[in-house]
Amino acid sequence: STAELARCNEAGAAQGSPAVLAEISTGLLARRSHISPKYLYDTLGSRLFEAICELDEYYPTRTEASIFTSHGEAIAACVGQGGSLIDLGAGNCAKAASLFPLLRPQQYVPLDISAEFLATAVAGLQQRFPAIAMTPLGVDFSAGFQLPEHVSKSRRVFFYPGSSIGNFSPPQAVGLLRNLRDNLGADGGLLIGIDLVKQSSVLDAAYNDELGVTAAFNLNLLRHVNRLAGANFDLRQWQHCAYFDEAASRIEMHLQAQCDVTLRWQGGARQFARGERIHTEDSYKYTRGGFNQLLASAGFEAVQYWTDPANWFAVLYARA
Ligand code: AVI
Repeated sequence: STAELARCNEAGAAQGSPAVLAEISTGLLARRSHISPKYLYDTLGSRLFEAICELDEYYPTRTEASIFTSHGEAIAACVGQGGSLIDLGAGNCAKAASLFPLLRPQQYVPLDISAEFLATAVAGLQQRFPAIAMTPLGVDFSAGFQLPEHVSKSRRVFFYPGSSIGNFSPPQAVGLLRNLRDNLGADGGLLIGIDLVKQSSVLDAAYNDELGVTAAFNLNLLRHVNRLAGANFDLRQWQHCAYFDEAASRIEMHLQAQCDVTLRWQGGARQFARGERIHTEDSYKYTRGGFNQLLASAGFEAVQYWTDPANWFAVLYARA
């Protein structure tokens, strides 16, 4: 189950479920080896991602925050107040918490694959906002999800900030958006942040920071897979590699073997030649028109749009 998957994502978990093992194994054995980016987020990975958001080079977090600061009232006027705020990939919940004064939700439902990290964040938040009913859910919502019965069916606002939608391929993104649209209920909507296409030097720097935090974030995935699949990755043999592919309009993140490697894991093995890569993440960058098309094919209409002066990032509110 997704809850089981979330538990397996935590630092203490010795092993993944059979489904997790099968997924990791299939990816490693593929002609172009890959591991799902969801395995970037064990507890340490979630903390490393928090650190990435503080980096000078990583502009999305602060640019999105500046859009909420500059356009907060217009956004609140458009989204409305009350109802339930359903936070997809909530992490430390800081982004949603900064909107509580504007959106005044009655219920807050944060979802995240990193269940333990989420539970700690919500415990602190509930003390700061005792009037808001909070129900954290440790789930991999990309695999489809059902909200608990007590989440009111009217005025559901799905909140999906940070351009996390960019970590799905466009067809997967449409599937996820359709799923959200089907769960909107009456008078609901989707408040979403997307990263926009820009100069590739800015994009490349954001995923190759000087401090090496993004490299640590990427490499930490191997530690996590060692635990989940009983693999024998030696992190010193692998190097972070990230670049913007203009034709595909996405950052690709890989781990590259620095020498010949014999990798073993529970029930499998594979040789990697020096220079061979494991693909660990894509981060799609959109144009306004391109993302509108995605929303339209998922059944969303009436899109409101706010951006920063340099047009680096956008916040959208879409209704069915
Ligand atoms: C979570 N997600 C939107 C981040 C991104 O920019 O694609 C994950 C990340 N990967 C490397 N740096 C940040």
